[in-house]
Amino acid sequence: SMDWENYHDLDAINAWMDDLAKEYPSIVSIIIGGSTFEGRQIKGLKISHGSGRRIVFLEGGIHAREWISPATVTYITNELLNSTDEETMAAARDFDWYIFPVTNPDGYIYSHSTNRMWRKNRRPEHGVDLNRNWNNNWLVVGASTDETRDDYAGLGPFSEPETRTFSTYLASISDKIDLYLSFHSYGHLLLIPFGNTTEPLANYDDAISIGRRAMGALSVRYGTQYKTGNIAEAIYLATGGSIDWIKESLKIPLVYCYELRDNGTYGFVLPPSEIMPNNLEVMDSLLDLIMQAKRFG
Ligand code: 0X9
Ligand code: ZN
Repeated sequence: SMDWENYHDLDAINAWMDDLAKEYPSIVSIIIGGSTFEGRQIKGLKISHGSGRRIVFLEGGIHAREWISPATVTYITNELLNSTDEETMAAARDFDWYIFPVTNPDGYIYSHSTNRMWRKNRRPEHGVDLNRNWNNNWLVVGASTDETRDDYAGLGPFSEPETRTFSTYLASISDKIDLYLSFHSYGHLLLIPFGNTTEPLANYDDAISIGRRAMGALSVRYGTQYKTGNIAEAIYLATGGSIDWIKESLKIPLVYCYELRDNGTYGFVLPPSEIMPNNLEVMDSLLDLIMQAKRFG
């Protein structure tokens, strides 16, 4: 079973997904988005109440130490299946949900077993930052050729099995994706592409206003203030991240990256007592995003 009072390791999350597929055989199926350097599967869940629906895609855990990311994504999944809230269940029914709580499973395991502050994948010796390895402006800015650094971009675009296989999987379903959300921590931000320039993307105004409105919804419950902006203006210049490639190469209409709780007090080592407050406010924002994505799409 699963709860959101504590963080859970990869085995627990995978076992929980298997249980859901057994519990809801007509709605939930296990999906495999790719494979890792150490040979693991990138495992996810599809929630579908019928054919012909547009897709909402949730990407969690690409950075190993950002444990609140899988905790958020698993919570959203649980709400979509077990909530008694009508708006939540409508959101669950109206889209096909493709959900990957842990897209860097090797790193996530290592962060639990050995080094809590591990970020990258587990390519020897030092790992590659999977959020610098996508084939969009690879190594242009805010990324490193020094393998000891946390922003090491790898030997080339998509040099890593995780990004190569997962991007191929995404491309195979991309014509049906309306909304793509990537979950990171920390910083109370909602980011939109791109990371190499503050020049606005094609639908910048719509993406920003939709995001701001959703962050207004997020703030209602506890007053948490998220700032919405493009990567380069809101956080720092950085290229080779997932959302830039997904926006530019797959032409997905709405693409966002959450930088979840907190704002630096605990940083990556967010106390378990903040998991549920984080999840509740993010869920509020997600419902608002879904409502707007329906109108937009
Ligand atoms: O640096 C990152 O990858 C993200 N911040 S984090 O502290 N979670 O590592 C920012 C991601 C910005 N997104 C892209 N460049 N696509
Ligand atoms: Zn991150």
